[in-house]
Amino acid sequence: MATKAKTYSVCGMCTVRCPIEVETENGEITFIKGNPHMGGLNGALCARGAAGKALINDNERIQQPMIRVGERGQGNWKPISWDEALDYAADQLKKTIDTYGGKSVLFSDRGGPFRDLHQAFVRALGSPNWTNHDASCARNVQHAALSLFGFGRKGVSYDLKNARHVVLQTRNMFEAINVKEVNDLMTAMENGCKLTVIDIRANISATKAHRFLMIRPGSDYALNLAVIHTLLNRKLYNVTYVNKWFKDLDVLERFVKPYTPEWAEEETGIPAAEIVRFAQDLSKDAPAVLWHPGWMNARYNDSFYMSRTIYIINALLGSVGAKGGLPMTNKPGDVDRKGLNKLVDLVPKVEEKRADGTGWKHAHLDTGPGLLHLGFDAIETEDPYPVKAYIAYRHDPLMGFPDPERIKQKLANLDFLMSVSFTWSDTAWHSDLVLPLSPYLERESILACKNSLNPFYFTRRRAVEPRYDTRADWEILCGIAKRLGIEALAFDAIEDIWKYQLEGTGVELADFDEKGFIQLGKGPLYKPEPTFKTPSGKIEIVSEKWEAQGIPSLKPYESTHPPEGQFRLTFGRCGVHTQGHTVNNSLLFEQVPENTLWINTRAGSAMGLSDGDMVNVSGNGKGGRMQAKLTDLIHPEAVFMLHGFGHRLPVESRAFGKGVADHELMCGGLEKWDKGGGAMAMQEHYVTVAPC
Ligand SMILES: Nc1nc2c(c(=O)[nH]1)N[C@H]1C(S)=C(S)[C@@H](COP(=O)(O)OP(=O)(O)OC[C@H]3O[C@@H](n4cnc5c(=O)[nH]c(N)nc54)[C@H](O)[C@@H]3O)O[C@H]1N2
Ligand SMILES: Nc1nc2c(c(=O)[nH]1)N[C@H]1C(S)=C(S)[C@@H](COP(=O)(O)OP(=O)(O)OC[C@H]3O[C@@H](n4cnc5c(=O)[nH]c(N)nc54)[C@H](O)[C@@H]3O)O[C@H]1N2
Ligand code: SF4
Ligand SMILES: [Mo]
Repeated sequence: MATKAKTYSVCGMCTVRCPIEVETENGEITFIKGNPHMGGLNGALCARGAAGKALINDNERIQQPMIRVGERGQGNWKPISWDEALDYAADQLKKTIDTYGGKSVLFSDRGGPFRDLHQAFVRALGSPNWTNHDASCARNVQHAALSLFGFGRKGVSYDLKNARHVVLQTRNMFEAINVKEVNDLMTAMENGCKLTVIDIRANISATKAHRFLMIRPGSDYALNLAVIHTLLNRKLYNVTYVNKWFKDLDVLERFVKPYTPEWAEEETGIPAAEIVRFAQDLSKDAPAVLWHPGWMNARYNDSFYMSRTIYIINALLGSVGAKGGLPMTNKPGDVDRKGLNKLVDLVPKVEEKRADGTGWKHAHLDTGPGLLHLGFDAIETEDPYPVKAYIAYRHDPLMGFPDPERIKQKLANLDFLMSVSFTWSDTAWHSDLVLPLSPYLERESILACKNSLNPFYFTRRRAVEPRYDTRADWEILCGIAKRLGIEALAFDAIEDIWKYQLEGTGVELADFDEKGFIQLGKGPLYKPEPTFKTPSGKIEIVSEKWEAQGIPSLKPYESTHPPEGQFRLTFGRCGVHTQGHTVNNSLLFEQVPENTLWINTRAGSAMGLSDGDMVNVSGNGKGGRMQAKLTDLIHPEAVFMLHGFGHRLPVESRAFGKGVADHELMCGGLEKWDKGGGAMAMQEHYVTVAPC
């Protein structure tokens, strides 16, 4: 008799972490679908989520702990047992801590709902240096929200389902996927919601849009200033809302005076009349307007300011706090429930300053996850103190940050570099010790809480047993903690962690059996009014915290163009891959095996190129060969490629040598970051393209 089972879990193919239901028969996965009980998901998954089984079956992933023999990065590995590996990790950390103190350990991960255990571990080592990937992702958006509202970007939700007009600017919702968001936007559009896409190329979202504005790369800030100008000048804004919630409106009015639609037409290439019509349309649908604040906005020197203008436009339209716009996110406390108990509270706080300078040297920048590129600087310079051990946990900064060669030079000053990952990655390959994490379908995680209009707790349970000698997060971290004598985190069973997390919440473990998650409120709760956490309790156009650091709240627009004969390097995602780590997945590789170089037809033809020709693309001495895709659907100043290709690890036979790595073309990129928002400015790089 076949034994069939159904397990509620959480997809781990990308950072969105959609709730899933996994069907198994005799311990093998037969089907994965979106959790059918989760409203908005409708049982759906994206292609990557469906390819989870291929990840498990991949015999090119890391199958047991590996220790380096020979030089760093050479790729000579010796398999060792888990006991040996955990003993070695604990010994190396102890040696570093005894010599330089707990603060000399740096740890980075992918953030997200399961980070509590990681943070507790880092704190238990005596280090303030828990960091995540966000300097290469959403830090500018986060700081834009903090500077205006006093709360971060997740303080508001995206109420796509009830929106009347959605604007996507540097946000490709139908390819850079969050399944529930895609479903909600499609539902809204079926009900008459308009979609405007502002992009440097016609992506899939643009093909579904009512209005597509092709913008000159690097000029989004100019467009948005002109939209603000128009909303103010033509009194298209929500006067009651603005009178009640805005501080320093007069400063904003004076600042945007020169930024007329006619001026913006010159800068952006978008006709002035179109900018005015767009602003008028937004005003008609307000406050159910959702101009998405952006996600991967680690792109320009002014991305922080660009993100701020998006929030300001939403606020002028009264949509910050409104149904169909950006309503306030609810935490368990907002629906009279208790949050999960935190593992970080089991260990004493660390009072040391962060090595990356956030919170003190860069007092305006959030100490939460800090900034990893500045952590790398501290490794190299030992300023403000030596950082001698680095743990890259479910994180591949050698692919996710610019200029890997320069990062490797900085990492050379480490005594110990460890990676924890479920596939090989460039960072794992460069490490001293690699601990193989069980893929998400083979592991359970700590319980997590998602704040939203109706917040919920959710569980990731193990759907199948590990195929190789890999372990779950908690087994790895608690195993090291035990060896270091950290009793507070020396858990022997995941159930003990779950029980601790649930104590006093009124929820029992068995309550998750029915649906895999526990909704904490009675339904979506729309707070009647927003609550801003700034000193004045209002939306502060002028932020004292930033000004005190010599960083202006409103920065004049600066025009940039590629040097003669060069193109701006732009990049993004496709629907079937996650960053760089799914190219070697057998199912997803079949769909998109390599990246191509989008180049404008006129610009390409001028060089004698035809669609499909091979080209050399190079920047600052680095380069690669790839196929050109000639299209009218990209701005002539830009070339575009998918991120995450150009793999060179011999252990990844499918991905090996396919396409070009965008981050390798960003030489000197670690020094290019937005001082206002902290994130990398990865599109401040130019390349040349030559037929070959
Ligand atoms: N399939 C898939 N989905 C994902 C991910 C994934 O790897 N794969 N990753 C997840 C993560 S971590 C993130 S952060 C999000 C990212 O989500 P997004 O930020 O939406 O994704 P991207 O594809 O990086 O970029 C969005 C768009 O910006 C455009 N763009 C580039 N430069 C400019 C510019 O100067 N101006 C304007 N207006 N547009 C520009 C690109 O052409 C692209 O269409 O996606 C998440 N979802
Ligand atoms: N040039 C350039 N650089 C970029 C970007 C870009 O578009 N262009 N995008 C940026 C963005 S938006 C981000 S978020 C960062 C991402 O950068 P990373 O966070 O490094 O990206 P991932 O590929 O998600 O890395 C996750 C690593 O963890 C391992 N892993 C272990 N367990 C898990 C798991 O359960 N789930 C997943 N998904 N992975 C696991 C994977 O094998 C992989 O090696 O990169 C940024 N860097
Ligand atoms: S968006 Fe796709 S890959 Fe990401 S968690 Fe959801 S189903 Fe998985
Ligand atoms: Mo991201």
